[in-house]
Amino acid sequence: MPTVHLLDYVAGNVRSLANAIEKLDYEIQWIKEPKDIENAESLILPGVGHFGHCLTQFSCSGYLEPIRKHIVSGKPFMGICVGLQALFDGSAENPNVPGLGIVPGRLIRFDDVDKSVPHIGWNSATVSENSASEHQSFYGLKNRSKYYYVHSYAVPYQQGLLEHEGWTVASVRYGKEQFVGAIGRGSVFATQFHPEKSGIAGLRVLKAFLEGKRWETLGGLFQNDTSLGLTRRVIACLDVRTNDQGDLVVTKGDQYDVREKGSASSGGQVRNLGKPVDMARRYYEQGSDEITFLNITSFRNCPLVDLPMLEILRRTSENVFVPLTIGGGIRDTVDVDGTKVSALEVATLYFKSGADKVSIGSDAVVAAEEYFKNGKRLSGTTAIETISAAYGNQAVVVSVDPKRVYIKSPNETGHHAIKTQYPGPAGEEYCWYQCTIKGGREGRDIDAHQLVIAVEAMGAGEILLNCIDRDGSNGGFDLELIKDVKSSIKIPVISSSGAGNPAHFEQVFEQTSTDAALGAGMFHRAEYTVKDVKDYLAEKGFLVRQFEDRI
Ligand code: 1PR
Repeated sequence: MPTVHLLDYVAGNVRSLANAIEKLDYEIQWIKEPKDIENAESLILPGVGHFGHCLTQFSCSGYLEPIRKHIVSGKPFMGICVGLQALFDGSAENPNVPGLGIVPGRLIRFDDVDKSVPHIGWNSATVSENSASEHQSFYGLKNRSKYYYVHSYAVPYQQGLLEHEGWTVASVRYGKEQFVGAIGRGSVFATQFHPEKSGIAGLRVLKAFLEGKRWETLGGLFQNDTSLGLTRRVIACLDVRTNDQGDLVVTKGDQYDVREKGSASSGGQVRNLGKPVDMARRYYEQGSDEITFLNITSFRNCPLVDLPMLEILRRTSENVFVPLTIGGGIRDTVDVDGTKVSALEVATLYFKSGADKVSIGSDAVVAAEEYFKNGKRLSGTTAIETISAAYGNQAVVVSVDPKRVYIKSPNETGHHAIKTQYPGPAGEEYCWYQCTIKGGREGRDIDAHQLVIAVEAMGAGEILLNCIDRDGSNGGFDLELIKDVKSSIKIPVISSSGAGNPAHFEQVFEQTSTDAALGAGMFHRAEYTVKDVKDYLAEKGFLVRQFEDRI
């Protein structure tokens, strides 16, 4: 079997990449120390996290020169995400840390005036037609395909500048900014997006690199510009918990109550909607842009003993090549044998098992309460801060579990209140959104507006915005909550809770600036597929990623 060398260092989420390479029938030779690079014919440098953290890791571990030597020798080299960024002179993310300087240029942070930052989602990578003849694809890239990006810093693209130095560039537009999506020259190739998380389109690019096909004839390359740009993300969410027999099953609450009502036989049983690995793969094949697992009983058990959840991730990531988010129990904890385990160590376990993002719920609420109590001073020790410092803020999602508290007038509370179109039971025309912990079981004296501002300051990269009132209701998303949260922060928001049909997704994308929308029950009950939702959105004129089923 042909081989490829993969550099495994702490900040990389290498399992998914390893799974993608093995899916393409290549064997991986792991690079564990700098001298191993001399034996590498073909080398891939993965990368998740901070530019500075990764480059410092490479430098301190003595990798920088061997990597540079490999590249200069003309042997095949592929950089992914931070692995692309490392090729340049440096990054505004860590101005004092030099890059490899193979490609001239520096990274800058996206402008967040007109768009969410980080740039998270599925976007294009377009080689300008004057660089490629009609049917020549650059490392398997197709203009109609979409690739998964998750980063806050990028190399600005000016047509002709890098081409003048012999580089071929695939560029991407995000808001008003054009940046480098992929770049190559000779035997060097690098992508800002994650091919291992970009479905079949990404596997096609990886395969082209592994087979050394820098240019190849592929059909259907160029498409009119209307298909270019960031798509609307549709996410399937699987609430997972142990049932009364101890198996991990997919369940679904209505207003967070996951137990069956009704007959004596099933009444009180945990709703069992199926097996997590099978259902995740089904949603991937229906075109889900991400898969989110929420381990909803983990606050009772330390995740280290939740090995089934790690195993679910390992097995899912073997065949699901879109981003996987895992939530539930990400916090400093004590294992059953009394060992103290930090949130960062818990998160690392999940990243090593195939997760791309971790979602923090209860711990984020407590951290936000501390943040305000300490006069908005950061402690540097919270789960959000430590995990985003090591893996980048795009790897940290905060899951918010708010519920409406109706009031007759905003003066009744010190919390951030809104005037609602849906009056309360006693005709109250105002409400505030109280944050809860422990799966909605405990209300706290902090509102959703305060929480999202605090966690953005701590370095969270994205908000998963649930809503207890709408959860499982099939009544549509809480648009007032979403608008209020979106107007408070710059990081992306995933709207969740209440989706019952494809029109609810059109409504939330039409009436709010949400970055993504999530469904659970409507998919688990097979009332609609993810494809039904995306086809419906496409018919209504929204840009969505079409599932590609062959490399
Ligand atoms: O507090 O860090 O251990 O994380 C616990 C995680 O589990 C949080 O993300 C929390 O939202 C979630 N969770 C805990 N208990 C429940 C429950 O349902 N009893 N899930 C729960 C909350 C939100 C989504 C749901 C959407 C869409 N559910 O998972 O799927 O509301 O549902 P719908 O489309 O069917 O309406 P920690």
